[in-house]
Amino acid sequence: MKEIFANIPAVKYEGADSKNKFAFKFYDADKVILGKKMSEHLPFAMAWWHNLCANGADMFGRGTADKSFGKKPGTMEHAKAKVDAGFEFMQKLGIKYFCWHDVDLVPEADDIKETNARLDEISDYILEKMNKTGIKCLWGTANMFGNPRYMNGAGSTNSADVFAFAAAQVKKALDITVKLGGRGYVFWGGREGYETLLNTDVKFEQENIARLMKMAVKYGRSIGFKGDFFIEPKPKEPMKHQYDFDAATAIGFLKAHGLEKDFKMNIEANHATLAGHTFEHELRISAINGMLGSVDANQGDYLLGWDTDEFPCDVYTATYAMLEILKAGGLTGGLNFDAKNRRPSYTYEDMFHAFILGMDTWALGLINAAKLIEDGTLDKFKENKYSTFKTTEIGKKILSDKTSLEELAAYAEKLGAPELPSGGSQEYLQHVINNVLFGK
Ligand code: XUL
Ligand code: CO
Repeated sequence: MKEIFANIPAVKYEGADSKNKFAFKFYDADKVILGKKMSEHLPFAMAWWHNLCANGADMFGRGTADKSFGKKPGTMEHAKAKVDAGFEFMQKLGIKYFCWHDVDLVPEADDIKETNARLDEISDYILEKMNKTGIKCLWGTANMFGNPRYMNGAGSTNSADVFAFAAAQVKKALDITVKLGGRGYVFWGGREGYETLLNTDVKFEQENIARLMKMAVKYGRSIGFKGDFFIEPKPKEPMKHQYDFDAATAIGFLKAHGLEKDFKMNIEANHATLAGHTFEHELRISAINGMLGSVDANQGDYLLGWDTDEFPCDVYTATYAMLEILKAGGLTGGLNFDAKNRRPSYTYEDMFHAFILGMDTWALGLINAAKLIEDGTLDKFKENKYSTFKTTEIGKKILSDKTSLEELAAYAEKLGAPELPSGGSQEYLQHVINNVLFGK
């Protein structure tokens, strides 16, 4: 088969001294770090929508990138050319996974039966490629935000017929996820929210979203889906208020509706910052609830403040994120580059540079996080910070739930004023981090 990215070689690790712009400087797939290969710590995935579909069009201008791959957009020939391009791209970069929405894979027809037939055809073709290359599906999802029928939401719609359409799309997307052996299935509720309470019954809408999710779990398990369902929290954009605001909100929702055993979080870096959190905060909240599943690896821009979906280059953030992921014992999902090239970076070469940047950034994050764990200062500091609960009689009583407000009040009265151990030392720890990262 004729190569699509014909002038671009397979990208290999050459080390930081290499001047080859199509080489990894830090991502060395087989290098073992903390007992596991880099490629196992970092299950990178390609997002079908950004990489193979999006052409740089924005609200003010047409696309700049040609993603036709030699075929007429809107046809099944084009859908297949995207598969060819995607697998060549992933193979050249050593990417092991991909993620998709139903409508990324095929052009949506007016009739859902026809769309589903197209999905059957394309998934046969994808499966062939997967078997030949060993590349796997990380997760699938249904796009329940693009079509005008979802203007008032999918699970949260005011129309029972639209709800049925959403259910039909989820059913088919689950069928294809299972067919492709996907590790996960994602719900991102872009239209599951509202603009004004004047016209919105929040309780009704949230209960209906839970109904759709429960049906998805029941159906998914009935067809042999063993992976995780994921909620991908995002506070806003496209809606003003989105119900899955952040990890804490989504986890509360799942627990309120008895869905917490089947669901985990898919945390996207740019969504975290839109919610006013750091990426690592969202990872930590998910992890301490046993719900850290997968990651959409991108970054936003603090000066812009919307979902810019940039390829990650911020090594500190990648370091703190990897620290959370390593401490949580890894991901059940992977690291999906839900990121797009900037509009003027429209060439095939730019597509590769974006992934090389992202993969090297996360490799540095992993290398750094491992150094911090091996150094141990952060862990020791935290252990010491809370030590009065382990070393004093009253602390031990509190931790073992063997005391009461009355007893503690009497204790406090006798004490006068508590001694205050330093709980901060933030600047010292930041200095240690710089030292570990940049010292010898
Ligand atoms: C939107 C977003 C989605 C989800 C999948 O901000 O991140 O692409 O990842 O629907
Ligand atoms: Co995403």
